[in-house]
Amino acid sequence: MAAIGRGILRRGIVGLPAVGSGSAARSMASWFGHVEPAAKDPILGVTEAFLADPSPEKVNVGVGAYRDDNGKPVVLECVREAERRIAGRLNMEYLPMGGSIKMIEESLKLAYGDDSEFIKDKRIAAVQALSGTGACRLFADFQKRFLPDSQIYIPIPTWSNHHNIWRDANVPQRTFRYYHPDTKGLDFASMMDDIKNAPNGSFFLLHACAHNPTGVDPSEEQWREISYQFKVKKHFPFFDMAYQGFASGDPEKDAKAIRIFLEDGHQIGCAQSYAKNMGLYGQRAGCLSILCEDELQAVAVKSQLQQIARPMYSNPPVHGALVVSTILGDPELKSLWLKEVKSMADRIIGMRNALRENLEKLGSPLSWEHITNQIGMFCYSGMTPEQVDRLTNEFHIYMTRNGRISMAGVTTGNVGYLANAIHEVTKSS
Ligand code: PGU
Repeated sequence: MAAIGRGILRRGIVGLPAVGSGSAARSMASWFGHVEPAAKDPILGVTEAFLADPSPEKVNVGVGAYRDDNGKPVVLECVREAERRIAGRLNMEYLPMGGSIKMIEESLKLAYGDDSEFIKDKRIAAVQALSGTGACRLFADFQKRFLPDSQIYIPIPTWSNHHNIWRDANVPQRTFRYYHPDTKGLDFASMMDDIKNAPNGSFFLLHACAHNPTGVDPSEEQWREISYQFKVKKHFPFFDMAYQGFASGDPEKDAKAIRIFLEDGHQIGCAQSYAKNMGLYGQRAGCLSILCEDELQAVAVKSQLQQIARPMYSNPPVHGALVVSTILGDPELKSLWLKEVKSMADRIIGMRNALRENLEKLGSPLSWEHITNQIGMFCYSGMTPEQVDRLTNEFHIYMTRNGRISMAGVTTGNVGYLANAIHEVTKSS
């Protein structure tokens, strides 16, 4: 509002009471007068606190966003080249409600495989989504609309926003065991028990690869057992694939869990995000797909997904989708992308080794083997919320209070400082 406008509101226009000075004004504001500030987001709130800290030493290993070895955000070269090719050549018309057909086609090849029979048979209902979050939310709304009494089983722990997404879609949540704090690895036996004990036909949220926050994935053999048990129980697997390429450095390998389920004849749902693997964070580029029984069903499901999207945001944004389809649709740009994904994954692996070595050199009495055993963007360090608070208050190191370190924010320049601080707050535990 312009300054003049604000002045009039404060002073009051002749004949009307000034805002805040009369009972009419109070009742006008009263319907939301009781609103309290919302709790800070456990992940994005960390970035806010980091930005507000004036210390030159500060380090942000909170949000899962890739940084180069100077701690700077990265725009991939394949993305820059795609933007050069796009620039000035296209109009800004609305995309269809379901988004860019080309981008969806390329996304499906990435998740289901170039030669997927399901793509050929047009059995997959898919829409462009507002990145991974939007894809999960569309799915949750679809689940609620067409199976209103269903629930969702979510791993403990998981990405904090999963809980918000299914809560806001009014889908009741159940949890299943996933991680063992003692071994800092997978609690496979408990996970299988929870899968077996869930009512037949339950919905399960699975991280396709590079589980957030633990960095712990089932092995191929374990995925096969999980898939088998899902078949027995007729459970529905929904894969959140936000890190395809970040686990192994190869997007094809990272789709293995999904491919195993497909081989076993499951119908699946899948959320894809290009935030991390293409560095398109703020462009909100993603895809939701649901494998259906046949083409007819896929057409119906897609039309319903579009109908859910229409009153929320009408149609998805165009720029990120164009970047994705330009890269994946061009063999030369796609191979450049694959190289760049690999180099991001490799830099993170290098930093895992460096952090562990530094801690061991400092003579830490604790085992830090899990730093190099875990994969993907995160290290689930095992630090307590109180230890994390000390890192923040005494060392200006910002991370989520569950002890998760975003390895993507660790650099040659800050790894020594980080290791030293971690050692200080953990050595007497
Ligand atoms: N699914 C998982 C498992 C994620 O970790 C994330 C991002 C998403 C979906 C959603 O990403 P989109 O940007 O919507 O594609 N998690 C990051 C980024 C920050 C956040 O919480 O959104 C993180 O730091 O956990």
